[in-house]
Amino acid sequence: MFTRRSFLKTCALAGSGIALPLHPFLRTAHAYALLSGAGALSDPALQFKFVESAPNALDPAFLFKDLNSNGRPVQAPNFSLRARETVQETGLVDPHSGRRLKTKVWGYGADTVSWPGQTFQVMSASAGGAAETVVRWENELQGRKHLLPVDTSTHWCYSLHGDSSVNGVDYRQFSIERDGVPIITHLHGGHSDYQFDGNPEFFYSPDGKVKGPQWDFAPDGFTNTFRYDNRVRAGSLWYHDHALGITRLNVYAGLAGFYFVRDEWDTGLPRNPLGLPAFPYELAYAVQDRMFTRRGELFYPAFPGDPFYEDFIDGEDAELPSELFPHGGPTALAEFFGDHIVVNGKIWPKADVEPRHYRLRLLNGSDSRFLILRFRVAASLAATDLEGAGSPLPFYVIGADQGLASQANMIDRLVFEPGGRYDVVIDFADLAGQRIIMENIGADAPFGGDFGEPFDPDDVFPDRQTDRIMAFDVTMSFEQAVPDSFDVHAFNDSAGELGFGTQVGEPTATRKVALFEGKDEFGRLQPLLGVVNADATATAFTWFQPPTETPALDVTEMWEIHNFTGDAHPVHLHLVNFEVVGRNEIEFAEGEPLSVLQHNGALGAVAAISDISVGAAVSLGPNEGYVENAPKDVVTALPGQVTRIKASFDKRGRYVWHCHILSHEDHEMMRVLGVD
Ligand SMILES: [Cu+2]
Repeated sequence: MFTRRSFLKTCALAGSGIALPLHPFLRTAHAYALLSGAGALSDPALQFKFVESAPNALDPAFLFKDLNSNGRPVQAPNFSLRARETVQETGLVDPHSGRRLKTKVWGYGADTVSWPGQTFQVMSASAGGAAETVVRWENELQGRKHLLPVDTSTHWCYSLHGDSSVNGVDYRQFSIERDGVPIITHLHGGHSDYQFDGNPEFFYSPDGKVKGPQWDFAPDGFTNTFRYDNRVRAGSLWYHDHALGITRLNVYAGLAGFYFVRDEWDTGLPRNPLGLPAFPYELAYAVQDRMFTRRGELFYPAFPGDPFYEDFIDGEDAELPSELFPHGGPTALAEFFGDHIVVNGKIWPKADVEPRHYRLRLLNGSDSRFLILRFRVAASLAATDLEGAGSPLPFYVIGADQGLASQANMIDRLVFEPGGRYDVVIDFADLAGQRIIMENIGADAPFGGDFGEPFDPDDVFPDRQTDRIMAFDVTMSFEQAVPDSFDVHAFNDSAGELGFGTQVGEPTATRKVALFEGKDEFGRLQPLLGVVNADATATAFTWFQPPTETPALDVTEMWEIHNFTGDAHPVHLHLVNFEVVGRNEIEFAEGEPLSVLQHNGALGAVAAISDISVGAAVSLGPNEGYVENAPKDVVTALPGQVTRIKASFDKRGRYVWHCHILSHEDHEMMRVLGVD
């Protein structure tokens, strides 16, 4: 199968001397952007860069508060929050009139809601915090429409029935028009009991009138009051919607925010024992990509003529029957890459900073986009692109998803997978008066593992704007009253003494799982999960099929994730954090298509995989831009490799594991993780 992916891979390997053809995505996207008419898209090149500031998600004004917090980590956290529609300014302007545009979004919040939602900052029980955070999540999305086009042909909340609906309810009787939008909040990185975990089959509609099938099996039945375990180490968690089959849309609409755990070492306060920069020198940013219409509305492709439709529908020879897709849509598309970069809800923002160390808590909250981060000094304080920018600055990565690293990693580029978080320290001390641009050298395309030369995205996308994320202007004077106390040697000493990094024991079982690329019943790309069998073949499953990943309680397992697809997938396990152990190349044979049973009884297909063998070890470390010496809950599984992780499964119940490309998990790249 000579797909767009293999085409891209060929390009990536073609070498820098060859003129590359224009990327098909961009051709479509720009043709569309230049069209006039009701659906015309915002042209990212016409939007301001580095003018507005984005809220710092760790600003005390941006923290959820209970009565005793005062902007400090909350000791006995108890919150009542809602998901609701609102209107926000993203920094978009009408390029002709200069008028600021407003964008309808969905947000989480208490009295007012926002995209991203405000930040939880809680104290670990080890440092005197309460054992649990209690959050009531009210669904107030009772509008008669989703903000974005919903493909009702896929395995989603209101298509469950028969074998796919374990409580016997036919959810096809429900609709967004009548019953509102189903949501379920997942605390990503949380060590939650399963009924509070945000499993997609625990969705609920406004007022809880429609409840996902798994609530019938929860210990105390349905509740919208969730309890989150704070007997964990300091880390960068985040919360986002996880409703079955529409996660990509609910998150795109704005349902995401940070949840930071602090402890006795990483207190978040000035004079913390690790010498880490604290607010206002600690900044938290969620990086996402979006498309907008010229009027400023969120745009998500789903119809003929939309960006990517040609690539993923016509280009894959998919055939969408007109009964289900009256005008060729709305259809789910295999991936999404936005042409506008948004940081904490603002397009291409800037932050004014002092010449000192800053700590950046970064989240890649994009649907499909792998970011490859670099920091470079711009040609001038007014520069809005990287022309004439300096060479990449070194920076430290001191932690990742669920905690601090075993030692700081000094690197100058960072592979940043969707769903992942990194904890970065960067020194602006010698850069007074300059603008530093956070650059992205990842492409607007599925990630195959190559980046930078010879696959220089700027060659392929001469005018793309997604090569820059935000700017730091070192224009503030040094606040003498607050010493700059970060010292990497001291941090490394503490990290060694205190045992930062991963803390997973020796595995007593090995599980071989697999990533596939198949096709659904309409011929659309359908990424799948499955297992590697003892006879060196592999079997793919859709999400409703009986669970195969069922570790025993308190067992530590090695997972060998075999990637038989052409792209990298960021693999996420709920409940646990894991240690990335290593990677090897794999070889395998692809045979004739095998049937894959879909949720509705129809048959999709996936190439038979056989003769799987493991080859040479692959070393991916800080030198290659990978930071994995910290507790992770998302791992980049590269194509043609087996990626090994180990984790301990210490709570019973029905969790999930999935690809964190949201368009993939919504289209079956998710399976139950059932601990018993
Ligand atoms: Cu994926």
